[in-house]
Amino acid sequence: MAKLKRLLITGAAGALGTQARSHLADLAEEIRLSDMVPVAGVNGNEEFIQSDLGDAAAVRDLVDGCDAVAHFGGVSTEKTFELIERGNIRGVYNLYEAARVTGKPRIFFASSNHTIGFYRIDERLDAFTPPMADGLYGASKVYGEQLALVYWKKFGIETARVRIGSCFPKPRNRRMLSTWLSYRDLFSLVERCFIVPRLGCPVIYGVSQTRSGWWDNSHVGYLGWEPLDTSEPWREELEMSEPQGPVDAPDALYQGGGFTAEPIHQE
Ligand code: NAI
Ligand code: 15L
Repeated sequence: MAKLKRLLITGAAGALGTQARSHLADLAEEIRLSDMVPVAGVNGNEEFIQSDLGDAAAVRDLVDGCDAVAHFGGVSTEKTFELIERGNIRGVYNLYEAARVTGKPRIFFASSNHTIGFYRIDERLDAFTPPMADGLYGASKVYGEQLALVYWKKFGIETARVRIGSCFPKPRNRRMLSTWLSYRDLFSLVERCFIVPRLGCPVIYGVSQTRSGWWDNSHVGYLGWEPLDTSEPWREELEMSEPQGPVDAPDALYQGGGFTAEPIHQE
């Protein structure tokens, strides 16, 4: 497999960015890391540039010279509009403008299941189901997905718009039995998205194998991505340790779970 020349990993100090560093180390000759806060150490083929996604000039310099971007940077939970605007609205605009005026790198955009969080748990979704965000954070990811599509249609910039479920070392609660994505499955997806000859701009659900089957990825068979892990080994433990909540609890109603009950944060 031919290596990428230079891969930019944004959000490199965060949970998934940190994992990306070890899982994707061999994917590119050079790895450029960025975050608004420092990362822990810099390894052999890595460089680190500290910058804020809200700073257009800084983002342009970051993207310049990269043939691929794994975009994990930005606000990752429900927060104030000001923070979300900087990281996920202006930040994503800055990323795509930088991509347009530099080498049009291929982008892996870490979107979220909170773009569709207000669908009920008995509904089955695919890539063409309209978004139904469950808060400001989810709405900002819908914006990012749409901006990616604009830059694909107008400028041919390819993006994997990946609605990540719950990517943690293991599922943390009953809901995650339906949403869990293992690190191994996430990074095999990132790899597939960067190595397939033609990516386009698909919406992909980032989830390992799951019995509940909320999300249908059948339209992206051409990626050759096969999730290998499943949340099932944790089912018994989670169902025993976590009592079934009330029938009108957010987790019992909506795919986005507790995010659907979050307030509009003012500080
Ligand atoms: P995280 O919160 O641990 O990492 C995000 C990183 O982005 C942080 O290091 C933070 O400093 C940086 N960041 C935030 N605002 C920034 C700004 N304005 N400029 C520069 N850097 C900024 O989140 P995590 O879990 O690593 O998630 C990575 C991405 O994946 C996020 O975009 C998140 O929305 C998405 N995602 C993650 C899921 C998960 O289960 N971990 C599920 C769905 C989506
Ligand atoms: C997300 O979008 C968040 O970034 C992550 O922290 C989890 O809360 C995840 O969704 C989830 O829905 O479990």
